[in-house]
Amino acid sequence: MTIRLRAPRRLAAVATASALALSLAACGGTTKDSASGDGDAKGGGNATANPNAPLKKGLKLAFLPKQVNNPYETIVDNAGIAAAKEFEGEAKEVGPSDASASSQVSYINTLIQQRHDAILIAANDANAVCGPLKQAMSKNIKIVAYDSDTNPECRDVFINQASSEEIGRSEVKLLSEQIGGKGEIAILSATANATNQNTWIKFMQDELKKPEHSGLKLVKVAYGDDDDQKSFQQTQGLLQAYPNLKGIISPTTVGIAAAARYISGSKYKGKVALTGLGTPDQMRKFVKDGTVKEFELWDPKNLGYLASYAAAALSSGQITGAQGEKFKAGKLGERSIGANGEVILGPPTVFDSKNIDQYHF
Ligand code: RAM
Repeated sequence: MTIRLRAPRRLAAVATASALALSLAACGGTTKDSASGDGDAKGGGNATANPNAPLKKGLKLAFLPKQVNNPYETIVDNAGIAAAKEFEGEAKEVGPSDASASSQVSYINTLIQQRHDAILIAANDANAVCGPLKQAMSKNIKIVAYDSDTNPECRDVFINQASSEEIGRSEVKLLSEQIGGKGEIAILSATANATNQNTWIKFMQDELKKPEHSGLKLVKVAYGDDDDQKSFQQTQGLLQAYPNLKGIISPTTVGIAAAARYISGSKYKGKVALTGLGTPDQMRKFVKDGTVKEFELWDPKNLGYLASYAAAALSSGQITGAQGEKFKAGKLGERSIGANGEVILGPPTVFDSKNIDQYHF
């Protein structure tokens, strides 16, 4: 198997971006760095982790994705629901059909009334869902953010798919390699308030400041709202408005698939490069027809699986969400909680025509 991990670049990037990472964390509000400091926010009053506590049986978990009709979110949540069976829990998925924060709020309120043990949320807007999630925490419902974070004080842990810094920087590097380091580029994102995309874009912008990328000019960040049709139209709009555009980064599986579909049927095919985050199943035909050379993603199944085990560990008192705590995540092994209550799944994989047929998700 040809899995290209980008570890060396990742290491090199860490030192240079620590200042940015700090400023991003500061924007997020209160930080979580000790078990005792978390006690009040959670309302449960009992903030002591017992790493040897057995996982409780019959736990009720609910996944609240950004939107239900997004193939990526479906893979993540189905894997999380299947994982819950391993520890004899019950899990379900509920959520809006568009990636809007206001509709997520009403789902949170319903889940509180239904007294779930844990709510797992991919936040459409860090601030909009924060108050209702705090309400849930005050009723001892554990909150796991996954995929897209809320503010640290509004959840117990955040299961991050990969290092945000690595995702952002590697997207710029991938595109730069494809267009020879020169020309106008654009970003086609998800919604304007999506925490995950916005964090990645900040790292992309920081990466673009490096001398080796001085030939690249970011002309526009467009938003397709993780809606297939809107993403398709935004791609068309970008290409018309910027006739010299050389490449697009779309850090969303919905966006990159729609952009690839537009480009593959247009005069821009083979002329404008496209990279970003996509599922191999959605992108296969665009890699095979030459529209896309390389793109990346982590395994969404593992993200849902890890989130489910984190929810169970929290609900069983094995962890509280404090930095340094550890828990066992079934087949993924032991995982530890880092700064700001963040657990990182692992590095992304880069897909191209040589390896894409080995991946089926
Ligand atoms: C879309 C969503 C999701 C993101 C992936 C990469 O499916 O925006 O939040 O993580 O793309």
